[in-house]
Amino acid sequence: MDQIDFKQRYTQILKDHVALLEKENISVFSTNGIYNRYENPILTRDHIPLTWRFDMNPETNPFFMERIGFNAVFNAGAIKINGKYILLCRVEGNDRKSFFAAAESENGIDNFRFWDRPVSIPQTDKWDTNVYDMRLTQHDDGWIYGVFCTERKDPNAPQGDTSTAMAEAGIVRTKDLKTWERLPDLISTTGQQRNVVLFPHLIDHKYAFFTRPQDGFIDTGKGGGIGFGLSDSIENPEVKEELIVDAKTYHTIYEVKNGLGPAPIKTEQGWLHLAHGVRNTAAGLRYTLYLFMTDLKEPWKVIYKPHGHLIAPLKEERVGDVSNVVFSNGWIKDDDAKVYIYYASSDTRMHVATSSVEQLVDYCINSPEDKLHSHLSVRAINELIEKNNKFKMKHINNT
Ligand code: M1P
Repeated sequence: MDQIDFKQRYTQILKDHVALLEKENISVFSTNGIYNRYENPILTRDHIPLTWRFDMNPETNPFFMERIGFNAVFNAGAIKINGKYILLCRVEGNDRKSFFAAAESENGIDNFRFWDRPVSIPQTDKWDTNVYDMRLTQHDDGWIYGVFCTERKDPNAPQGDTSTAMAEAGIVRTKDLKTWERLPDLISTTGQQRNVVLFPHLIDHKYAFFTRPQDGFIDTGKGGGIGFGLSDSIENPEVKEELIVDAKTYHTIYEVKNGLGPAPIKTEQGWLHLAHGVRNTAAGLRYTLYLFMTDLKEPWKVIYKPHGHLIAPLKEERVGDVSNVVFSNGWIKDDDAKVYIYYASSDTRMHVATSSVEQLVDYCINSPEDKLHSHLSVRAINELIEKNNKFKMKHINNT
């Protein structure tokens, strides 16, 4: 048998790890002009600190083998604090359990490094089996809230059914992303919940949530789309009534289901929302990201909604644990109104795309809506061609 050299393996693995963490990320030219993708993913399972993975003691780990394996880093909440871009990632172990871990970068596009330890989320009386997809909201009340999906076995699952689960919205709050206070899970009357997002302001002195009612764990069933509801308190959160803000709709990119991404960004023209839409294909579900805007005073009323997706899985993004998926629950609006869109591909890795408030608002206001019929899509194309022809004639006449 070949002699395994602990030191040699350690040195090689450390060198590769440091090289990965220090890798520069370069923006890719954008043909659509709406946002820029970047050459490399910003976080993968290989970014996970070696101290979480290896026993560093040659006495107890003579082969320098991984003791704890990790499968994926994806679906991160995002926030900028003290000049640092921080992602609160969904990290999934080889044991399938997800948890949260913060990683930070100086510039928001590369050199993300995980903090020393993953987040320890306090438990309620009903332990979480699995937790994921935290949305961070810097609320007017001074707290940073994290709303996430807590998954537990369905207590009503028939005997022998070991997969039927229940999804609910868990809530934590913090001031520093290090110490977390757990609040009770959100109560709602419309069944299960995933993709719940806390709005940053009170409305009528109440806490406001975007929701995604669903009557099954995977199928939303009668749950009609992205919802909205108010809760009298955050310490005993309960949404008694949900109205549908953005309905799932036949033959759209959000035909099967949709869900809000991060907390919306306030702009002069309205609230900017990023969401995911899910459609069915012969190859399974396809998740893409889309934008829409709602009214500043009544954030449950959609005012602009361009047709189709903003970001769809591209090239390597298309393949992973759950292929043909892009998903986002984090973005950061910088002081100069640059927007960092953090998205995951195929439930496997994290990416960034950059844009600006001005570009995203322009996109929302000036792109045609989905008119839900092919001939109306053709009409929109012809309108653009005619506009361009008129512009060309005017230009020729003026020269
Ligand atoms: O696998 C794709 C996504 O599926 C779920 O999202 P949704 O509830 O909208 O279908 C979530 O499990 C999400 O984490 C995952 O990325």
